[in-house]
Amino acid sequence: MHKPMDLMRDITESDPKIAELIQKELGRIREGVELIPSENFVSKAVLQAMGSVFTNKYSEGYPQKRYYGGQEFVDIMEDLAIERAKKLFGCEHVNVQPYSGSPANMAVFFALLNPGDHYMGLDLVAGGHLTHGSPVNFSGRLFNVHPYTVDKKTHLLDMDSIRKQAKETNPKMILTGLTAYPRKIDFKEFQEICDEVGAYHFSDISHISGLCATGVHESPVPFADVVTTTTHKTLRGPRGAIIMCKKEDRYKNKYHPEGKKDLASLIDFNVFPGIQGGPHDHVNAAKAVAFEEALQPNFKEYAKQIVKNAKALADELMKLGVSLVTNGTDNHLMVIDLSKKNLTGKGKEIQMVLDAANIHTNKNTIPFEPGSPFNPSGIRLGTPAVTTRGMKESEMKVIAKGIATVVDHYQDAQRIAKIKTEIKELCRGFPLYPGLGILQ
Ligand code: DSN
Repeated sequence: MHKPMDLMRDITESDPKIAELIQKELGRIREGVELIPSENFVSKAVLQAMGSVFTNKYSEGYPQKRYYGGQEFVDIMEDLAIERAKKLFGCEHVNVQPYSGSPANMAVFFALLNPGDHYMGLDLVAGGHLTHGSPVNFSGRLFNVHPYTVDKKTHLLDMDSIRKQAKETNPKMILTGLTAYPRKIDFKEFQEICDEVGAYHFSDISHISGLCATGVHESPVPFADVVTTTTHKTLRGPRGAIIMCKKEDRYKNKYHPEGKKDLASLIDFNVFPGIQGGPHDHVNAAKAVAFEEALQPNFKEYAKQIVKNAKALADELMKLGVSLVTNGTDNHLMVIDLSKKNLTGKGKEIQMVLDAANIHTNKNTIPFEPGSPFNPSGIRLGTPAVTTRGMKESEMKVIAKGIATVVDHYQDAQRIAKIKTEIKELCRGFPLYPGLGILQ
C-alpha cells in the first residue's frame, strides 16, 4: 500500500551526507573571515523565508495576472516586495522576479537592444562584469560591444576618453557598473554622455546597491533608464536580483516606434515570458524581508561602516607594503596588485594560501592584466560580510597583517598556520549565527 511521504523528517535523518556538508559549511564561515566582496551573511529571517513553503508554488505572470490558481498569498507577498523595493531605491517601477544578476541583465539587453546593436560596457579586466560585454557571454556574443576601460596610468575611469569613445561609436546603450573597480562611479556624468549621444543608460549596481540605497554612494536610480542589482551582495538579501526602471521609454520614437509598450512593460515582458518561467516565490519572499531590513535606520550605519572598514583595510595593507589598484578604495572593495611584488600571475596560488589561513578572497585580474584570467595578478577583497559580523577598523588591522604576511611568505607553512590560529581567534570574538543548527 502506498504510504504518504513523511515530509517532517529532519535532514540529518533523511540525508545525512548533505546535512554534514551544511554543518561543515557553517563551521567554515564561522571560523574564517569572508572577504569576497560579492558575498554577505543574511539574517535568520531571510533564511527562514527562503526555506519556506513558498518554494512549492508556481506563479507565472505578475500579481493579479497569473497563469495558475492559488495566488492569494503570493500576490500579497510580491506586491510587498515591490512596494518595499520602490521605497528603498526611490524607483518608478521594479520587477522583483529575476533569478539572479545575469538573467536580470539579459532581460534588459533584450528589452533595449536588438541582436547586433552597439553598446558600451566596462571591460571585465578593468573591473566590469561577464554580462557587460565579455566575448564568452551572451552580452558579447549577441551584441556589438565597444568596451571602455580605465586610464593606463591611474587605473581610474577617464570620463573624457569615455565621452570621446561614445561620440565615435554612437552606442544605443551605455552600461555602467562594476565588479572590481574600487572607486566611486560618476553616474551623473555617464548620464550626460548618454544624453549627448542619445543612448539608453543601463546601470548595474549589483555590488554597491546597499551603498546606493543608503546614500553612501550616489545612486543612478533617479536618472538612469534601467538599473539592475543582485540582492545578495551589499544589500544582504537572498541570492537573486531586481530590475528598476523609468515607466516611460524616452527613446520610444527613436528605437521602439512599432510597439505600444512603455519601458516598464518592456522590462516585465522580457523577464516573463521573455527569459524566465515561474518566479522563485520563496526567494522573492526573502527579498521582501531583506528590503524591509535595509529600510531600517541601522542599515545606513551598516553601509557607512562597510566603507570605513574598507578604507581601514586598504590603508593598513598599503602601510604594510601591499600595493592596491588605484592606491585605495572609495567603496566596499579593493584589488591587491601582486605584480608590484614580482608575483605576476600568482593570484590563484595566493588565494589558495589565504584560504589555508582562513582568509577567504578571490583571485582577480588587474587592469591591463599581464597574467591570464586563470592565473591573474590580483586578489579582490571586500568588507560587506565582515562588517555584518560586527568587525570594525581595529579588526581590519589584524586581517591586513594576516594578508600581508601571506603575500610576503606564501611558501612558509609555519607562518601560514600561525595566521590561521590568529584568524580563528579573531572570529571567536564575533560569533556568526550563534545557536543556528542545520535547520533554521
Ligand atoms: N560573481 C560576482 C562577483 O563576485 O562580483 C558577480 O556576478
